[in-house]
Amino acid sequence: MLLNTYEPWKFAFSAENDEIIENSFGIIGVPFDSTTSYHSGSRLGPIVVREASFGFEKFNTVFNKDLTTNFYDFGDVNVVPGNCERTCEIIEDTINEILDLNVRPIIIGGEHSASIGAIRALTDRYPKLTVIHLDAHRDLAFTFIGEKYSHATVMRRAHERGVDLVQIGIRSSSSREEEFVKSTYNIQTFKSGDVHKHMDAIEYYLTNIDGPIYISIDMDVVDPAIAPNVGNPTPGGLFVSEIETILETLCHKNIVGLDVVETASDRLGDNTAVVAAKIIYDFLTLVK
Ligand SMILES: [Mn+2]
Repeated sequence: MLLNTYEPWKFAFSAENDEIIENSFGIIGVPFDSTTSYHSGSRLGPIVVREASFGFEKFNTVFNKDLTTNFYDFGDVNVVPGNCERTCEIIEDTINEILDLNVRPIIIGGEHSASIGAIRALTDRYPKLTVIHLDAHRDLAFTFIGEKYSHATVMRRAHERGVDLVQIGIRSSSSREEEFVKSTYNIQTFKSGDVHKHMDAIEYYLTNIDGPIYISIDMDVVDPAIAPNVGNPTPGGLFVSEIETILETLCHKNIVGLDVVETASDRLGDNTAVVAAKIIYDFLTLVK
């Protein structure tokens, strides 16, 4: 059993895990940041995001709705510092355990590489999976500094699993990544400027997606004026209200999992951790 290895806090409003109800949600933390290339510290994300979650009320005023979704906090996975591939295998095993309980996973990162563990487990069960990827970056490099498993390659590994990819908030990529996107048919891009100017078109696109959806949110999709403590802060990002609109649209769909990654806050009460906690809190309020 890989769960409950380390549990400094449980996310606010989570249920006791002694009796697991099916069709609920299960949170795991991934305190891993070994492939970070710029601002390190996302290993602390699971702790600070959980702590920040206690700042919210059960009634969500933005959506005029109580948080009534049943969910558990299973603690953190046993990561292997310095070994991304092994850590991703452990995440995959843990996500499979959660899925076997008929519980849908929510990952608190940790660096973005964690997502591939969840996506591997989910594509085994849902061959036609769509990944909605909110990020400043495409994360589509084939290798990064010679490494296949990295925060910068995670969506390339996901694409190799046959997922349809919808990238939202993009404002930084390499020419190689752009060429790769052009050479494929199943990667849709909405740059951060599209979010600011054409949200109605994005809502329309998301509403018309068929089948199971996994949502992966790199906290650097948010503007660094609002959420600066991330691995690779990038100016010109999304506002919190835009994330709310995207979540509200997606939560009418068949959502099979969520991750919120790259929170690299180094102190309690930090605004990046508060925004990450709010995204999970909003998702849990909205999801069906
Ligand atoms: Mn990113």
